[in-house]
Amino acid sequence: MATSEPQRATDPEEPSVEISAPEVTSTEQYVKHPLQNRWALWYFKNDKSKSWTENLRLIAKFDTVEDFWALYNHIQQPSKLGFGCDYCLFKDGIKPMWEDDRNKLGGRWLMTLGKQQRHNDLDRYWMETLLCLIGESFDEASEDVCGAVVNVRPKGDKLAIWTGNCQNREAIMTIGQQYKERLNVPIKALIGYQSHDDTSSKSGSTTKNMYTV
Ligand code: MGP
Repeated sequence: MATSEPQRATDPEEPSVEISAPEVTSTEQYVKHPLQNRWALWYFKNDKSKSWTENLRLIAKFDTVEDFWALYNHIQQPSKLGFGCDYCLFKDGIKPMWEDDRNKLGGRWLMTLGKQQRHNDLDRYWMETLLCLIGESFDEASEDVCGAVVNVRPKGDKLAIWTGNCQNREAIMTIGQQYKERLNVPIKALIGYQSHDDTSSKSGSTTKNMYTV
């Protein structure tokens, strides 16, 4: 059978020629897969002797799939964090706080978990939330996404996706519906969207929902 394999010289009189395999030059082998956005992961540790802002620390930034997984595999899962701790993943340039220019008119889709869900759902939900963000899973509405937060709390953990403008109803609804689907939240269980303005100025224990899905 005809073969395109390079042939070795068999005549002993002939100098033997070493033919090495052609070098693989495909860039696929070493180019990391870029994400659409660069992201920053933040960690909040509740140290009562410091202000809220001082307790917020930038861990790392990444903009490739490979660097995301390297970071994800390196850090503790949310269920292993102490009470009062948070992780925040935000687009590079947006600080994970209400006061940032790109958050101040915005709000969040908030999922409040029952206590037993720390064991059953929290880590899975957080990973799915991260993948929704870095994978830009909400079509054009992904533009409106600022970041996501997980709060580990004794009263029940919380997950949220923050968006930039609480008046952008269409984008907010797309994000809420798709987020709920991705987390496999039962249709009957409602999740609410609240403006940061209402959250930061709330007097009681609950903030009114601007939207629900
Ligand atoms: P939290 O950590 O979002 O929720 O806010 P937690 O601990 O469940 O408390 P609850 O009030 O929702 O029941 C706790 C507190 O952290 C807030 O009351 C603020 O004092 C402070 N804080 C939280 N955030 C997100 C911000 C922020 O963006 N900016 C500032 N300045 N303070 C914040």
